[in-house]
Amino acid sequence: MSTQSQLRVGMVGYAFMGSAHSQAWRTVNRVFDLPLHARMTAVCGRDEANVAAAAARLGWEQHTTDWRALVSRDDIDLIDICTPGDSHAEIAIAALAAGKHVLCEKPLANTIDEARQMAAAAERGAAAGVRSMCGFNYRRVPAVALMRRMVADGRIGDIRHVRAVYLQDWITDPQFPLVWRLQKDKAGSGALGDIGAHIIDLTQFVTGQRITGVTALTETFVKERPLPQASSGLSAAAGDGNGTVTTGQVTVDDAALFLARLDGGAIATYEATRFATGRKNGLRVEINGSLGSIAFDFERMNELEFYDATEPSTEQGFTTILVTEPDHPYLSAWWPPGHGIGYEHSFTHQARDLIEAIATGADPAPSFTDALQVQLVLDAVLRSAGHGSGWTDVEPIFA
Ligand code: SOE
Repeated sequence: MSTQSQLRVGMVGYAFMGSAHSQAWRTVNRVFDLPLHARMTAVCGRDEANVAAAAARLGWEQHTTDWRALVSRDDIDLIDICTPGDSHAEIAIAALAAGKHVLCEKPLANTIDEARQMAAAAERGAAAGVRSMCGFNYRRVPAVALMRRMVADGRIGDIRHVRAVYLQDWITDPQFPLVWRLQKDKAGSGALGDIGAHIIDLTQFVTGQRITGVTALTETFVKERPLPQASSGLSAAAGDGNGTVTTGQVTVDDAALFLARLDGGAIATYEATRFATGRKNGLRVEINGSLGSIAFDFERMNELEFYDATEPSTEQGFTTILVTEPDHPYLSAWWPPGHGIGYEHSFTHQARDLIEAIATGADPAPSFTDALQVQLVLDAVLRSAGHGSGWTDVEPIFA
């Protein structure tokens, strides 16, 4: 295969998100018929032995410990950033300057300043034909894409309410160690940026409306935790391996709640927490409009609930749409009708859409500017919570 028809990928980071992205790159051309073939050229990580093992396990041709060398290689077309937020800006800006397309995990950055610099670098890149996208993968769940389509088609009329929660429980135990997701300097914020960012993006994507202002509340229930021995993804062991356990401060929110106004007139509630005991990945969004309602729940991700208020009153009621048919977004490429898909498919769809955009010269979404706007909402939430939940406007993208 000529290198012109390939998209040679270099990925930085190989933990939870790196594994999910690797699965996508491995699968995407086997399922979708695309103009470019993704080639898993090299993966990068700090530890030589660990990154070598990850390369073998995840299917990368080569490995390296030097991301700067990776982004300047002639045989790399796209840099896929799956590291904690504290390195997103540096890697993305260097990669864009080197003329590489960039896919960057969410949230885009740890600060607004970094996010603005990244969005500016992406704009410069786009002018030179270089594409960039932020990885809000839940947009690519077929039921979510269908939800957006139905809302855009006017099936629920004018949107009044948006109700979004993202509930997890993996740090409920106070002895769970202080992994990077609980450190502000690495992650930027806690539940807010990690999972709250998803429901901000998802609701704005589905409604086509943007959050303009918020009043917010955050809480850190467990303020000190054992330092981790080693961590990977969401799992970790406490202590130094020799029985000594020292503790450190949790510097992020465990939970974030906020009310919001959207620019199309809707009002909204959001809740993101890692302390919802029993809720593992409970992402649920319900939207109520003048003509009906529509709801998505990740724990039943192949379904969509729909209430059509234009039906005769004798026949009204929530119906469950099984989003498993070839006419539904992304699904004609997968299994026969009714067979369903899972979490990892959202990443394969993300890779598919990015490859299409690169091959056709289109700007992929969500762009870095879209992701900057999510970052501005995160910032408004933290500012509001910081001054006693006072009403706080979201800073405009272009000041
Ligand atoms: C951990 O809270 C996490 O893995 C997030 O980082 C992901 O973005 C989300 O999809 C699932 O939860």
